[in-house]
Amino acid sequence: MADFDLVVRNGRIFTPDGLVEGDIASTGGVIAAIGKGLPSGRRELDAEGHLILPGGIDAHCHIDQLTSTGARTADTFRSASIPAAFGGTTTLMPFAVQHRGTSLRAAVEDYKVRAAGQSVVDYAFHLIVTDPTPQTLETDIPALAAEGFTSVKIYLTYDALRLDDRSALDVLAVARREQMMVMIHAESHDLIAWLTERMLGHGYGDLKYLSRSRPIIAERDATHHAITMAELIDVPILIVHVSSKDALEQIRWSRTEGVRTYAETCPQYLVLSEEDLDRPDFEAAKYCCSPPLRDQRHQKALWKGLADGSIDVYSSDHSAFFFEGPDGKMRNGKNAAFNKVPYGLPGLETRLPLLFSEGVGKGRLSLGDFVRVTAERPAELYGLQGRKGILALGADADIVVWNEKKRVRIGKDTLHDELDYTPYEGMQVEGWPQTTLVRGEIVCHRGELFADTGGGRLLVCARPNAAKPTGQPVTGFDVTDNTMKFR
Ligand code: DUC
Ligand code: ZN
Ligand code: ZN
Repeated sequence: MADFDLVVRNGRIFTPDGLVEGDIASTGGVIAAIGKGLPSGRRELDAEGHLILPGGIDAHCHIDQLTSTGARTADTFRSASIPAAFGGTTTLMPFAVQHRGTSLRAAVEDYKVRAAGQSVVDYAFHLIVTDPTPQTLETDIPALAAEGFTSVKIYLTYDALRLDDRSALDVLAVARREQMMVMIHAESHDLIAWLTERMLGHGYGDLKYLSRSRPIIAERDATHHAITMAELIDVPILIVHVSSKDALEQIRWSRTEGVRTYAETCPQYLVLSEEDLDRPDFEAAKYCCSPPLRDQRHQKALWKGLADGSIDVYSSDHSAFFFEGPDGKMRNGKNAAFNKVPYGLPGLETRLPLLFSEGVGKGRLSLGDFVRVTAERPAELYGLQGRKGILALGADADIVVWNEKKRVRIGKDTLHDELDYTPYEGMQVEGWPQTTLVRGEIVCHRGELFADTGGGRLLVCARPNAAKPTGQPVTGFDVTDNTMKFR
């Protein structure tokens, strides 16, 4: 009789104590042993000297989501989770979106149904709050937090999603009380709206002007403002999709002031640039996202931020639209202005290989940096610590065997999604996942899909340690139990 359900042999295993040469075994879906010459498993895989890393956590992606402009993103939980798994991601964290006038609870129940039995990897939902009614704040958010939905996201921009300051502060105060992480999309709405109106009025509607319509100072300004609100309430915040040096500098500064500000960036801000918005024939639409793409100076600053720990999390912000078709990038015609194109880039499968190749492969990041931003920190900041994002005894056996030397030319036809383009077409990378295991089950191996059914589970997230009150509100003002207390 075999000792373990599965043994992966002869790898270089990334553990919290560093790289260990040998085998890793799982039983009952969790890691049961790491060491040399482990006894037999019911199934065995030979990793032939390859790297064995914790499965990636994609902590920011939009899946099967109805956007505020009425377009639905392109994929289902099945068609999204399969490429994610091929790209080495074993946990997806998309959003359950409350649209104004609807209930947050109903949104969560709807997304649960959409995902059930569909996803081949595990998943959890962040809550997007756009309508902080008393029902949302006092009933739905506390109940959902108790059920394991322990992060909320708010927007400071987009007409249909954004919260004004008073509403944002209401959400932050509830998040503090419920010990939740607050993700913030930080771009200054009125500044962008004012500028956009004038740009369009003067004939500057071409897609190549998108970056100028959502300038870096608008991101810097809103990031600073988000920090101010977090400081007032004394709640941790995570600024999503940081695209610029200037926003990152605000985040670094806030930490020196004692504000618990965390940061995320995404592949598009590291390897693509605003020059991609110059592509002809509406190809630029494939590169329209917000915040928009920046230039090499900002890319460099973001790489540095990933290496020095200023950026905690690296996510895809996958928000996929077909290029063609009624819900696609061209839904408003081939002459649509920059503010009429659905924003977002696909990137579930390419996320980790791009960071591995451009980061670890080119010496910008250590292997430890790679694991920290793709697995360890997202687990810590979103209440999955000890279960996900780590190769340690008792953790879920979410294991990825990497072929570090595999060279891949990224192309629409080599990826496993159902889209009609990839923004990374033609890019060469070195290093690609060879085997992806979720809770000890083989999901894909050497280019083949083994998970026919959606065995991915909805995760119950803990209240993140990072969201525990410090007991020392920076402003001296404490709203923990809804009573005011000045020090
Ligand atoms: N920006 C967002 O805020 N969300 C999805 C896609 C995008 O570009
Ligand atoms: Zn956003
Ligand atoms: Zn997003």
